Amino acid sequence: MRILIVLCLAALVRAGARFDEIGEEIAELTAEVVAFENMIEDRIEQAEARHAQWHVFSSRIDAVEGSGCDDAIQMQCGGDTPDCVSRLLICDGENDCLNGADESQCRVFTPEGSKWKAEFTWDTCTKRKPKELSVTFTHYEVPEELPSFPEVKAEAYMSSENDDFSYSANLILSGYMDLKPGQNKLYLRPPESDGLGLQCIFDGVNDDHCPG
Ligand SMILES: [Ca+2]
Repeated sequence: MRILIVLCLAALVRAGARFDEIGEEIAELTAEVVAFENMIEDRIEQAEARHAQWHVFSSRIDAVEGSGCDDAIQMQCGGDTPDCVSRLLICDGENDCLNGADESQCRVFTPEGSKWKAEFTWDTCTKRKPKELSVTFTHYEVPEELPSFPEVKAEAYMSSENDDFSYSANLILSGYMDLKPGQNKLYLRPPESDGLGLQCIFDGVNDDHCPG
């Protein structure tokens, strides 16, 4: 009986060591799976970035060569089957392009509460000649019947100071987005009698700035 107990104990010790080995193997396999998942996610992010960049280049080429569509009322899907679809179908939640291009850039480019600062590189036309201009977006609404033209409202703050005069002013702005992949345009109507408004284009990749 005593020998049997000793043998059983020895078997238990061997089994415990084997369980430890299996535990280490599982931990190594788990680490490999996590590393593999991270690698796949990185590849997907790179592919999405390249896809977005491709849309920008494609849009630029279309601007030079023409897209083959009636650009006033249509967009070209691009890719291997460059179909033309109505701009009314952009961002309506349904893939009307075979490659889904019409639904590829439907994020909010000017979310409520976002604040943008302007840098003037050339100004021969504004009557106020502001040195500082910031725009805070206060409203963004997607019309159910016209989802590719979201309505936008904003407040502009501008100021200037020099030897002759100084001022600061707040202006209420309203306008809309014109969504089209690679050429998402923001229009803000002129708030004053000089007829000067704001237009800028988000290319869908470098969306933290907007040439206007
Ligand atoms: Ca669509």
